[in-house]
Amino acid sequence: MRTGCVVGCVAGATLLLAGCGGNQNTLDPAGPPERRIVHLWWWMFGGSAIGFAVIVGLLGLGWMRRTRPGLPGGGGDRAATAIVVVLGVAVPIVVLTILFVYSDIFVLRSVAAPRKASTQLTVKVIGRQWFWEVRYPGTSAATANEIHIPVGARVNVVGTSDDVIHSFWVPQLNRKIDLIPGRTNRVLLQADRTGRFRGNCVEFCGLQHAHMGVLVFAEPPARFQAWLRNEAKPARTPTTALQRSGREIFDSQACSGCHTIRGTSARGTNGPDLTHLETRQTLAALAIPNRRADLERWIRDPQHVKPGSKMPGLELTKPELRDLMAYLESLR
Ligand code: HEC
Ligand SMILES: [Cu+2]
Repeated sequence: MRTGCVVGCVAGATLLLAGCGGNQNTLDPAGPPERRIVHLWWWMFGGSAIGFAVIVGLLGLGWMRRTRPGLPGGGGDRAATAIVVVLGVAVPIVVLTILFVYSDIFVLRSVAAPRKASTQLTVKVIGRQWFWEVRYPGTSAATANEIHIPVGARVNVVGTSDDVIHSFWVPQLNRKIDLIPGRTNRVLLQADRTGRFRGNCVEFCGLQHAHMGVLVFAEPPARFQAWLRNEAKPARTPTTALQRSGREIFDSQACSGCHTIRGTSARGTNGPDLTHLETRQTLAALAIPNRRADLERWIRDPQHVKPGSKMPGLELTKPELRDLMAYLESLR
């Protein structure tokens, strides 16, 4: 029993520490907006730590001298009043004023919704139960859960929701915004180094809220452009017999009623756009990696992988599944 406890505690602490070092660390900024937030955070943390130390110190002093009347350095009631006025009124007024000006003028302005003219790219993000629809206005690109942006660029993310309230937050890049049905909110994404930054839905939105992850890939501009050009194209035409058969199964089964594959007759909108499925690293809002075995597991029984998700398990035969897999894997 006791060893179980110890093991549990150690495991818990390790998990906690791993969480701190993971790539959803708000204190490990990867771009200018988040860096400003982190500076503000450290100033507030440092300031409140000093304030706390002073208060605890004074309490300690009072307790040690509890049997002696008067102030430590002598001085009467007027000195006591002066201490209260300076530490209790003047110092807080000065500190809070500085903090107000600093946070309002220097931090809030730079992390607030960006003016469109100040950004180089707009990305539309629509929260859905339980994935993120991602569009690049001005192109026909549509994808899910994985947002690509050019490194260095100021990106205007325009967010809304199709069902309930979700909240979009990539902790290393900026603050969070709520995604509200019938409204749009905006946030600036700007990364100053290349990398893969994870975020999550941070407004409880139902059963699979915790499995509503999002990835932002900050890439060199040329690589980003190549990605976007490919993403905007219609799907590749099947080249093998298996792939052709898979496409027919996709169209004749319920799949096409829920998913769009651009350039084919599949135009459903309940689920993610699958036109370039194979360019994604993850499936089902980061619930599983996009590997052959996992993709197959997902299609065979989505409710097992992500219970409650809006994709039903369809009773496919073995050959149907094989052909479908061949087709899905050709969607690059
Ligand atoms: C009733 C609507 C519906 C039907 C029918 C349906 N799907 Fe889905 N599908 C969804 C939804 C919704 C999701 C997103 C699930 C999530 O992430 O929570 C999804 C996710 C997926 C994904 C993962 C995509 C990604 O980028 O994460 C694949 C692949 C997929 N479906 C393939 C299929 C195939 C193949 C069929 C037919 C055998 C099918 N779906 C039938 C609604 C449907
Ligand atoms: Cu959500």
